[in-house]
Amino acid sequence: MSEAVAGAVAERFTQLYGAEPEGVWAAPGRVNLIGEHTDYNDGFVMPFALPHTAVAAVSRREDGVLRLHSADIDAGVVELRVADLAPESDKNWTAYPSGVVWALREAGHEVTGADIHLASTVPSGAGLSSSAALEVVIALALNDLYALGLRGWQLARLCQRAENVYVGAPVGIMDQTAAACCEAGHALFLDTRDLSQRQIPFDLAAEGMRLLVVDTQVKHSHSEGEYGKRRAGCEKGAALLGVDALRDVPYAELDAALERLGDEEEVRRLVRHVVTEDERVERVVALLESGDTRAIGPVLAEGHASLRDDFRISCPELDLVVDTALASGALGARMTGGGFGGSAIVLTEAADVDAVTKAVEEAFAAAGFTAPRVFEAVPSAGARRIR
Ligand code: GAF
Repeated sequence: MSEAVAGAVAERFTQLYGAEPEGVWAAPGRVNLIGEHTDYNDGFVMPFALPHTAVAAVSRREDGVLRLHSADIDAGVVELRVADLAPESDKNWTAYPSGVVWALREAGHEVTGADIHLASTVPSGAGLSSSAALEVVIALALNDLYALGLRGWQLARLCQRAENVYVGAPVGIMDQTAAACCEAGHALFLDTRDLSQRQIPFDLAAEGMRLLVVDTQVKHSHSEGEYGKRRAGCEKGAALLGVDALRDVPYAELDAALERLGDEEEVRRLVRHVVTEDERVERVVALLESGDTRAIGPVLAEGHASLRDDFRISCPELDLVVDTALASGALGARMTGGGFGGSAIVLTEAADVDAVTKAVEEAFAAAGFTAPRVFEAVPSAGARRIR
């Protein structure tokens, strides 16, 4: 994060509000290497942070006023009163930062207002967690300015509450924890039951590999219902099996569990995805820790097949990325994030990056799809103060 970015965001803040900000903070978007739709089943995930960040210049106020401005939205300063913030009262971008103020206050933290200017480079609607980046950057800024003393995982919990209750999207805890807790050069192995974490070194460049993100440009939204339906189906599965969460179904007992679900065909598919996906995360962690990085490729591809066939949240564009990448020599590929559009990741030898990228671009053109946006993802830093 260059000083130039912090300086530009601070300067715009000063123009808008007539005084310099007290500080500038950044929080990243993420890709998830493996562990999809496991976070609301108390399972395992393994995201890493992108270099793309939401940046916020912020100052405290003591008069109960919250002023919000975004460089990315063509609108002026929005002025709200912190005492009036109420769940699901706001359907605009401002629901993310103001939801965090609401969640902090509701948890008993005295936040008496703020002036905020935001600018983000995390692509929105691309499954790269632009919303969590917005939430976490505000939570961290207010945590610092109001000296709340909250740790990264606590900020993540508050941001998830903001998104679940204030915004109204029933998401899990992965994205907020990734934005708050990831470290450069590492993937974050997170147990979403107790938020215990392990930083796993993940330096593909040193091993002659690359991880590409392919944004299909197909927009997705979590509040549109399908995400919530999958979550409800998983909860039904756990209830039918008599466990707190699907995380509690051991992989070795999956067949017996599926048998007990009888003719609940849809629930059986959801359960099979979640239980096998938790096992895939553990396999990827073991492979990375034993230095066998190339061997994670087929596990990523298995994960995609499970999301496509069992969880049923892929789309033709995501499938085309994965099929084309694998056919043109990639080591592994899968959709990443919530699904129904958004992005795929492709693990490839460094020497094959151009050939794989070209193959995907040509396949999209031949299918008549909008050209995808392809970029390399380097595991980057989590949320931090940059000025
Ligand atoms: C979205 C959600 F926000 C996450 O909580 C997670 O469930 C993910 O979809 C799927 O793994 O990003």
